[in-house]
Amino acid sequence: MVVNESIKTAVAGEKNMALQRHPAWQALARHCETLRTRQLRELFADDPGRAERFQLEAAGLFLDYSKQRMTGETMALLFGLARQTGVESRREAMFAGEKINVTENRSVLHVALRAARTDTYTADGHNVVPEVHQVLDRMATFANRVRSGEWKGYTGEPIRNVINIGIGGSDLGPVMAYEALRHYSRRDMTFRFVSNIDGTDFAEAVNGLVPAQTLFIVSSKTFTTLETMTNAHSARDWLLRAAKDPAHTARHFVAVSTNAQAVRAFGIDTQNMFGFWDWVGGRYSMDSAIGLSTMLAVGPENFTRLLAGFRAMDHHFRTAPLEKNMPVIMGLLAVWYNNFFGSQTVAVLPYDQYLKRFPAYLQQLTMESNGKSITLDGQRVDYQTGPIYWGEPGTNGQHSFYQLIHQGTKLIPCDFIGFCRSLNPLGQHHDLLMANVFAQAEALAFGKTAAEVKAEGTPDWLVPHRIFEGNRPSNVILADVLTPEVLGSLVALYEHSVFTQGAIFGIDSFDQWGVELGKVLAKRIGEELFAPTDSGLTHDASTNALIRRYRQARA
Ligand code: G6Q
Repeated sequence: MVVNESIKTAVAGEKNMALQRHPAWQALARHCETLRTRQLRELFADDPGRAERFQLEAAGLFLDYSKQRMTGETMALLFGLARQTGVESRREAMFAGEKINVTENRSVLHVALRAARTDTYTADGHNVVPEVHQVLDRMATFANRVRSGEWKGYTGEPIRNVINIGIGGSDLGPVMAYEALRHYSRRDMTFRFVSNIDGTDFAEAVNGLVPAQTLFIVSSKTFTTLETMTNAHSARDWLLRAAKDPAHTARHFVAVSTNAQAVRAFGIDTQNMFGFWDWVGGRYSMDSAIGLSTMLAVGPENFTRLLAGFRAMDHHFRTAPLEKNMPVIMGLLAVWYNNFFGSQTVAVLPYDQYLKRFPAYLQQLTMESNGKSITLDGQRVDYQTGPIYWGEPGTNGQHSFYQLIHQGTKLIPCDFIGFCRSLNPLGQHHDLLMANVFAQAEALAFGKTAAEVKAEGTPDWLVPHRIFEGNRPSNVILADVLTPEVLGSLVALYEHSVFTQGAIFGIDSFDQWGVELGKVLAKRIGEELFAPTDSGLTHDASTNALIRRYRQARA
């Protein structure tokens, strides 16, 4: 593997000492000891201007981070840490198209996917923006043809159903975006998503659909992914059981990929292939051609609005001083809890049903990016890296796991996401929904004391059970209404927060070597499952026994 030596050396130079021995880090560790016992109640009482001071607006989003366990001094120390660990220079290196994905020797330019036509982003010495717009224009032409009914299936009927076949980055973004923007989508068309190699996923996705009205988008950067290719072949078989003639495949399959040769080999006309580039990581690709299903659902105009939201947050991230930079602040607060308070997780709690897949999407974005334990210069870290992100839409979570967040033994920082207006106004529903956002954040921060519980007439023996310790931190992110622009800003906010964390940890947030070993073993075991029942196995005793058991049951 060729490693970009200049980046590696530059980064190693910036991090000329292990993170934990860095003065900024040690100052934070000392400061944390003084702050650990301070209550949010006190911090608010001592500082009447706190709520105004720790809030921020950017790219259509409002962030209230005043209910975090920090003071102005904490933030100053965190900004110092960001500066001293080179967050700003690494950010510039990304925007400049330098190969900051050192282990794959690639630029990291998802920001170019949402560039304006007149912008310039350079990879390998050439401006990539014209190619980005060329693909976007082809996608728009295609989407318009399908949406207008001009694109016809093999019987001459228009397309009514679109199925995206992909996995990981080629699935989670499209599913999330489709769900999030369902309000803006074509209601007379059906959109489904197949990712799992479990045949159930495919069977349910095509259930009830007419092949002659169904279009498959095979979304795979490499066009070699086992799950996706297996599902794509099953899709072709499903179509041809009705259509008979393989020539009909062309009307029902398009591809999103960087691998034209494999697309052609599958039988898809490369005229109907939408490309992207090796400088786009899978989990950063929902706004590339991987978003074709999104564009088919909401139309090119709304897709353009989505890109504009991403772009607005990119601009903010690149230009705002750290002290006023929303993704930087969110990333630093994540580091604060992860590395100084020992928090293991961050809960993301969207109070909007349309964002029901947002936590699942974020799981990949955050954990595939920062779930690493080796630094850019090849050393084992001696500090925690990326926290676990998880969540569920409110208010459902309140009736399930919020108990642990309020009264459990773990400190779980929460991100609440809410909207001032609903896309589906219905009586008092929205006011009640939002009342819950504000109430939860308040309850977590300020809790309820023993005196308050007693004053309600609670018997003494029950009092301890009804106390809420409080002092549990949260962000509240508000936007006016869930538009395509807001969705773009929100995703970019988390992308850049992940970037900030990864830059501080000194890791490569853009590779994913940790998924390789399982793939290799599965390939080998897959072949062994078909071998004769008594043929030898050379795994560990547990794996051997499991394979034998499965072989017997299968036989
Ligand atoms: C994301 C990862 C991974 C990838 C899938 C699908 O950053 O690279 O989740 O998106 O493995 O890969 P293909 O698009 O190549 O099928």
